[in-house]
Amino acid sequence: MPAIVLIGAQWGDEGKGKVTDMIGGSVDYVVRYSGGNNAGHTVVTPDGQKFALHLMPSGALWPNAAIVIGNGVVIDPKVLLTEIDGLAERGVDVSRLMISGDAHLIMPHHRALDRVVERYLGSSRIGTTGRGIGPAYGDKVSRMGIRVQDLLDPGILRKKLEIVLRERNQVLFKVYNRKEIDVDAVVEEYLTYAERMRPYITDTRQVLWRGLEEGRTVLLEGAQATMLDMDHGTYPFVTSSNPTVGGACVGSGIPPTAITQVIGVTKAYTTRVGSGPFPTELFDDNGVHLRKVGREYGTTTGRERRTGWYDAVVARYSTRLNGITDLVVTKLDVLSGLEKVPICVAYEVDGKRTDDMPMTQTEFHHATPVYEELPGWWEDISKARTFEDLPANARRYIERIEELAGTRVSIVGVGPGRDENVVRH
Ligand code: 2SA
Ligand code: GDP
Ligand code: MG
Repeated sequence: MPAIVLIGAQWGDEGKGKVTDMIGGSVDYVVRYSGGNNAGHTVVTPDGQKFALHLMPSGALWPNAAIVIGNGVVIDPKVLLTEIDGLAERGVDVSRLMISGDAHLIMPHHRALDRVVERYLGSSRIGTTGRGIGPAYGDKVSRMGIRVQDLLDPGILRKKLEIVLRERNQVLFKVYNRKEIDVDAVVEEYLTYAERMRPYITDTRQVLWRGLEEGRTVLLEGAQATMLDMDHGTYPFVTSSNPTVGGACVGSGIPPTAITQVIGVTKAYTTRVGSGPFPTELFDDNGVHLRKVGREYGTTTGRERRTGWYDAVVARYSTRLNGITDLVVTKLDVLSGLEKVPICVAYEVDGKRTDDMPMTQTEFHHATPVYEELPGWWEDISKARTFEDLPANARRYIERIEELAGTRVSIVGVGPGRDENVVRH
């Protein structure tokens, strides 16, 4: 019973959507297990069509796989329905979608709170996507959340909303000087979503267990990434879920013993969007080169992404944390034309060298990278399809990434298209 987990090994936007889409043709289920419409996963199909997916699993563009939104996801129903309609208009069969009744809903008060709390934090803000993700997971943990299944019981929906909105309106919104939210209006709005979502709602864990028992293949598609994980990332500059491999089990109901492969997706350099420490960040022309050539702008918000060199300390941390069996290195093509390509192999923290992630965030904030400089290459590598097609220096770069991470690099991305890859294993 093979379950494959695909995770981001850095701070997100590694190209998970593209890799999920690459594999999507050979699996039976593609499952989102964490995050919500903060995610932006870009897929470019062989006919040149570009899709930006936010809640729908990236495997949706293949006709064969069932697509599942698991219990660990937070769903903004309006966004989901808009995405469903948009895909249907472009000829995608959305009838294969299944949504867990246990997934939590993003409500209007979550979106409002996300924005006011960021404003309140000022220069200490997280730099969230403003989609209500943190407050929705916050309500889930404090047992005030509203779930997809509550849409099927209008009495319960109203009761739960009354409880949570009484507290929000009378306490938090007063503190933040924000207009109250009216229960009736929200119930009315969400019941219209309920009608449209009803056909998709099911006990997805039962579906997945049955599939695994029948020998079918399940791909668990990560959103965000290891360094944005609430427990293992750069807290508090993280998202409010667990994008790492453990989150795949929790957020789908699949047992860890079903997992046979963990694919870690990493860029050949690093990007981050939002606040927080980023040791290899570049503020010079090289950083601009990576942003311009790599088109590093948020898929959901359009924000400029911060850019920096490849960080092998982060990659090794991710590999060990997630048990990565295969690394996919994307966007190697973006590095073409640079004279030297540095790799961060260790950090210096308070005058001492460390090969591992420092224990505290304070140390990580002060970490400066120790670089190993590798020679660059000038050739356009976008047509390379085998490892031997790559220039010697590009091969050397990949081999060094492999050595430092302690796991094999199975695929190297040389362009955004589904077929623009060097496949090694
Ligand atoms: P949130 O909204 O509560 O999850 O934000 C918390 C932090 O998590 C980061 N985050 C992301 N980082 C990279 N990519 C993401 N998705 C979009 C994309 C982002 C965009 O694909 O480009 O369009 O801006 C994503 N989602 C959340 C976020 O920046 C905060 O640091
Ligand atoms: P995700 O959130 O991890 O799915 O990544 P995003 O879609 O937010 O950002 C990755 C961007 O890189 C998208 O625009 C992809 O089309 C693009 N991309 C993915 N792989 C490659 C690659 O190998 N080369 C190039 N040039 N672009 C790539
Ligand atoms: Mg993205």
